[in-house]
Amino acid sequence: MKIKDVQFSGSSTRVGGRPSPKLPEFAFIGRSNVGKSSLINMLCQRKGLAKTSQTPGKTRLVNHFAVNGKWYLVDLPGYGYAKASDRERKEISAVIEDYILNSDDLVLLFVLVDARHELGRTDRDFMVRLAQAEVPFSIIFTKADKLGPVALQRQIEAAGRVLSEQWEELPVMIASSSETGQGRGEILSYIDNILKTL
Ligand SMILES: Nc1nc2c(ncn2[C@@H]2O[C@H](COP(=O)(O)OP(=O)(O)O)[C@@H](O)[C@H]2O)c(=O)[nH]1
Ligand SMILES: [Mg+2]
Repeated sequence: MKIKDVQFSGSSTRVGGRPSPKLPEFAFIGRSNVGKSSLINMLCQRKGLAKTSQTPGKTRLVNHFAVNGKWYLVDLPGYGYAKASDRERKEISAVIEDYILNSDDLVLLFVLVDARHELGRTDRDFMVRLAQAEVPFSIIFTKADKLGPVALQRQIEAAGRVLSEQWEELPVMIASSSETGQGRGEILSYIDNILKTL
């Protein structure tokens, strides 16, 4: 897929506040600092599209970007931000939950995890909740450039082993780097192929 045009379409905290027109949505989520904003900028080849922030947990809104006028790339708030207050954390969870449970146009959710770390409890719990809500998801391993190819492969296999304890079928797993552009083609053709089936 060639990205010809990306338009910021709006921010919302509840599904009712989403922009129109309705289009198929591909959403991105992960723990704060996982590299979500960088990945979105890399995919769209627009620096500063999704603000990359040194201050984790700053983005509390659901941000819609219309891509080629055909689908929305949806930037969800980060979860599991340790320094947030209880109240902030509850509000962020409510925003995420509302979107995930109520967005009729959500086609696929990309759950981002840092390629360097083991799959943590927060990520696994989140994936279980997705399954309960019947939300299809795939995993993107971010910051792949920080590992060599062998270590990267090992991390992906380890994640697969952890997930097989709970899942019969493994989700699609893609490695990416916002530094090198690794994974860009794979993620975009994956989205493209799904769009063709809709
Ligand atoms: N080496 C490397 N650093 C990255 C990559 N993606 C993000 N980062 C760095 O990780 C930090 C958090 O990135 P950001 O995109 O703001 O994360 P977000 O909080 O998930 O949106 C920033 O300092 C980025 O420069 C990557 O693919 N490779
Ligand atoms: Mg961010």
